Amino acid sequence: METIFTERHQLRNSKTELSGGELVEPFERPSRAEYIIDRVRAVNLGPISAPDDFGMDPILAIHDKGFIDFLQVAWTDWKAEGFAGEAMPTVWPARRMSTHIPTHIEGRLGYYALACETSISEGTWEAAYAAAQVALTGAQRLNDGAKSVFSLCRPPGHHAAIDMYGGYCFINNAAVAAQHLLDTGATRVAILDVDFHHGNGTQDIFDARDDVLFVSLHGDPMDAFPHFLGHADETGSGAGAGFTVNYPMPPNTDFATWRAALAKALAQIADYAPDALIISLGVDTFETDPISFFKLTSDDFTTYGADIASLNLPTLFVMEGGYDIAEIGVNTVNVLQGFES
Ligand code: Q9C
Ligand code: ZN
Repeated sequence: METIFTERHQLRNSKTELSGGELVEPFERPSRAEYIIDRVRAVNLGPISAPDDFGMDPILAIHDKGFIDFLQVAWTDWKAEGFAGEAMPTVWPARRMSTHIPTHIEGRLGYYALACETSISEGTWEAAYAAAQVALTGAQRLNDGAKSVFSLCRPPGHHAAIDMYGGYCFINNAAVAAQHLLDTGATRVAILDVDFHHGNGTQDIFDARDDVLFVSLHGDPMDAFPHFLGHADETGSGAGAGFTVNYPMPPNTDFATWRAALAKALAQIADYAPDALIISLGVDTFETDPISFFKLTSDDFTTYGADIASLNLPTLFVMEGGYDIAEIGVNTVNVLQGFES
């Protein structure tokens, strides 16, 4: 399987995450991608290629223009205020408040953030742009006839909504890739999100559409980030009614339970008969992930990779989360090798 990768991910190197009331080194850090690419090389998974540049249009096909403009200037505008730390919001348009977009950077951060753990720092936009190009290049490889591709995106994307960032995500890489496939010949695309966290951004983007089936397995939002989306009763709206499917699961869910939900998800995807499948691949379902509560083992990743392959669809794997960094390479590549087995 070919891997699409660029060292430009290193431009996303924020120093602070707000966690448990403290500013800590971010869980989503550059070494994550380095461990994964090292494992890709160690097992000779296949060629490793740099992304092509598809420009801004495919990003703006998914995201709000004002939001993307904001991401491009947020760090510069924050620095211009003379603040000592990285850019993070402290105030939101909460219930019954105005939704005018403020002028001041503190107001704009609150307007466009869905969570405040994720600092914006120098190079954040450049890395997020590069990650979107990594996803687009993977999608184009499917168009060119590849059976499967691994887009090693960093920063991740599935929490990024039409006009919101957070949960370590800025541009929704999987959504941008899906739209590219639809704009270049596909009629239907399925996105299967196996990251521990609910893919609230992807769900938001495709909520009212029937040309993308979104299916997510995740920690129940009653107990897990992002807390405010991902319940089983969210099934899509308007033309998209029935094309969103959520499988929230409780703390300490083991592989047997998780795999039973995957089997249902795969049957629903098969019924939809998509032209292509995108996997939002987070390995934070691992038993020792520091911020998650599922109990998958390293071997379980291999097993479910093979389960996904049984759909026999052109498949693009887009990297999302996973924070047990010592094992992130093995767990990620196990899915890809299981798929190919
Ligand atoms: N104290 C992804 O996996 N909350 N994002 C962390 C830690 C944010 C996860 C709480 C989790 C975001 C792509
Ligand atoms: Zn996650």
